[in-house]
Amino acid sequence: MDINEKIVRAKQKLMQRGRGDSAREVDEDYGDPRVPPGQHLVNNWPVLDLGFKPEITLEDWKLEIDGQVENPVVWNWENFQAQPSVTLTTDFHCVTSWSRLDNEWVGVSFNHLLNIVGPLPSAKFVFFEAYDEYTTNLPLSVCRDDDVFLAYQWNHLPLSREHGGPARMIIPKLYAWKGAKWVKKITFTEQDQKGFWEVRGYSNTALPWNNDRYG
Ligand SMILES: Nc1nc2c(c(=O)[nH]1)N[C@H]1C(S)=C(S)[C@@H](COP(=O)(O)O)O[C@H]1N2
Ligand SMILES: [Mo]
Repeated sequence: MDINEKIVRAKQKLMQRGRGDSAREVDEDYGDPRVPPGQHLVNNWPVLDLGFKPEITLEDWKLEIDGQVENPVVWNWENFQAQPSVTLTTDFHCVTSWSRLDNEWVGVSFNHLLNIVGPLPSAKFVFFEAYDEYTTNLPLSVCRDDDVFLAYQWNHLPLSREHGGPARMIIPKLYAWKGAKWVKKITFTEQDQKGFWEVRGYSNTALPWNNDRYG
């Protein structure tokens, strides 16, 4: 296991004591209507992971999509790049309290992916697995939003390895931990299954505008 347990424990401890950056005075008005409560703006783009950044070459990269769907697929990089692309500019809110506005992404929309695989009526949740063993989960209804996508370009550059390249999930309306970097497998399920941070006490809904961080 390549996960750095020290990083995980440190993050958990902060959370349990209610003293994470996230506990910073949430009533403080940052003065920017685009910055959710308890968040502050950064101009750089911090890197967060479990102490390990998997390296996946484009030759080796595969994305498997299965579970409660009519047409399970396995995309290699060429198949993935052959899908229609979308360009979106979105804000990025990390639960550790920083927000980065106006990121320009190119990627494949989740709604397109849904059209390809055809979720069955029994599919109610989506479980994401990554190449670093990270996992996270979402209700399918949340994934149907127009701004949910698999990103492979950021600000006109290929998405870097440290930020989850070759491809990662982006769900702009939720805290960034809901977006799996280095995404490897997407499974449609009947039952919700909590992911890495969700089982460690993070919110299952993760709504920045509700300051919905833990529990
Ligand atoms: N595969 C994977 N995805 C992940 C994580 C991770 O550790 N592994 N961390 C999550 C968390 S907690 C955050 S805040 C964002 C950070 O993305 P960034 O490093 O590009 O800023 O990625 C999310 N996706
Ligand atoms: Mo995070």
